[in-house]
Amino acid sequence: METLTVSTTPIEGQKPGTSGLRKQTRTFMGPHYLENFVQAIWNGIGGVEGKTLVLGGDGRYFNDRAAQVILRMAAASGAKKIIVGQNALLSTPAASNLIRKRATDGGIIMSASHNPGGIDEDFGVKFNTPNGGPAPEDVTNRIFEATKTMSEYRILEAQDVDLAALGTSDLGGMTVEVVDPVEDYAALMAELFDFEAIRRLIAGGFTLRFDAMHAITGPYAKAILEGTLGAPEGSVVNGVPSPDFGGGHPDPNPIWAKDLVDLMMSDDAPDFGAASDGDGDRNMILGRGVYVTPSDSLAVLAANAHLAPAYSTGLAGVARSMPTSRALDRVAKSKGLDCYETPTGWKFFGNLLDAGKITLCGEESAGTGSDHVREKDGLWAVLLWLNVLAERKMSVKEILAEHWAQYGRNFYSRHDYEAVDAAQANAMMDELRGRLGDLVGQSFAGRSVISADEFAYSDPVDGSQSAGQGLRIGLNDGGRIVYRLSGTGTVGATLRVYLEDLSDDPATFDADPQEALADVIAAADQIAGIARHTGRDAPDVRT
Ligand code: G16
Repeated sequence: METLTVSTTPIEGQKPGTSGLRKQTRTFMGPHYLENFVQAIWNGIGGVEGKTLVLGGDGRYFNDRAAQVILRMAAASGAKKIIVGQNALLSTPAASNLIRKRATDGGIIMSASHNPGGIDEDFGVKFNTPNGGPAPEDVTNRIFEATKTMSEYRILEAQDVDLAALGTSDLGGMTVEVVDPVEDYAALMAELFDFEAIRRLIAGGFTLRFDAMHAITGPYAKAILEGTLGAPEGSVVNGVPSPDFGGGHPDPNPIWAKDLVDLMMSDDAPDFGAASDGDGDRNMILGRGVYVTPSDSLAVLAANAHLAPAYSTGLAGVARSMPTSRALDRVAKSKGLDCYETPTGWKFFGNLLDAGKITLCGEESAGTGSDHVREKDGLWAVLLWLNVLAERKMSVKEILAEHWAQYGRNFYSRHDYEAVDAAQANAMMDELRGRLGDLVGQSFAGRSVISADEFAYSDPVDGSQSAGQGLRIGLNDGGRIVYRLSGTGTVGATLRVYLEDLSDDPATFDADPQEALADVIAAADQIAGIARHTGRDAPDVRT
């Protein structure tokens, strides 16, 4: 086997976004594109010589080919060992768990998460650090800097490694260990939750449906929900991962998981419904006749987590990303817990979790997790809900109603304007940024502005600073609007507008959020001139 040193030149735009580098698949398949970025990761982390890494992905188109390239490049640069999921598959939380459990030097996750897969869709690569979490900004900045000066990469000339067979093999002096992707993760879940209680709940006639959306959680959900916990076969649907996710959009929200939502709103609804995304870190929770917003789910879990064995002694603290609704803050206040507000991106929770300042955290973008790994975890959230339901002996709807009665309701919705012209989106943000100082005291759609700023974060653990994390407008009576440009899209710009309003009046609790938020929505357009700048008169997605 020969090691080749291939001459290359820097490729523009290899800047990791909210979560790794995400681009269209054909871009990743272009000459030197993947190789340049992988070499930049090696250079950015000080080389891989003698190191052990985890490797796996969500099984999307190009996952298998990319894995072989990454293995050959790791071997060429002297890595000691790569632990890889069978067939190069690992859910993102399972990868995080393996990195931690095997005390490796980090890992590479191949995924574009909830973005569709296929040759004409998206692919992605991200590096996770030894704590199991997505690389923080100082590391991704070093990787990006390395892409700008790339002149050569090293790759072994070798046959493909057989990733279908479990066990170890040698690749140019590097050990490749192929592991069952599900086993270690399933063992971790059994440690965290009262599986006996969940098993009894299900044996007692409690029904559920889990929609794996043709993505990576299929094998995990089948093994745990049907295999271990006794849910009848067929409770997990769309459970076989496919490279194009069955032609769908593996994003667990009411738009893309419409079949599940329709079922849960019908007369035939099971007691509980859930879905996860392409790489298994997001979740959507539903009860019979009710959809639980991610922000509410986070708050309910924070209020009830002590019912699961792993959290029975209470939570150290909690955190949410800034645009996530402040329902969590109300729970934290009542329980006397510290509540942190971080920028969008799971990587910002890492330091707080490592330092033991928080146990539980989450985001409006369907992500919830805890200190058990350093990624958000879709199936974990489902199991925590099931554990809570088993203990509370109430329906999801009843739990939600009781939660609102105790804490009040934070009406919440996110409006996405997708594939907007990037120049128009930036012009809108720039204009609004320039006017922030004048907005306080003005009224829009009957609501007055009481605060206006651009969110910047100072990490309480290492003091690192992150500026420009979203424009925030506070309205009277607890209303709030946040404007951000997504860092995960691959075409043009995606404008996200996060809308929130508070109510402590039980008579309003059953209102439709879009109606309850009507004046905040109108104010959001008036304040930023969304229609004027983008030419769009309605969002593409409302979550
Ligand atoms: C990633 C990040 C999340 C973030 C989400 C959306 O999730 O890990 O923290 O909330 O993207 O980010 P943006 O608003 O910038 O598009 P995932 O599931 O895509 O890895």
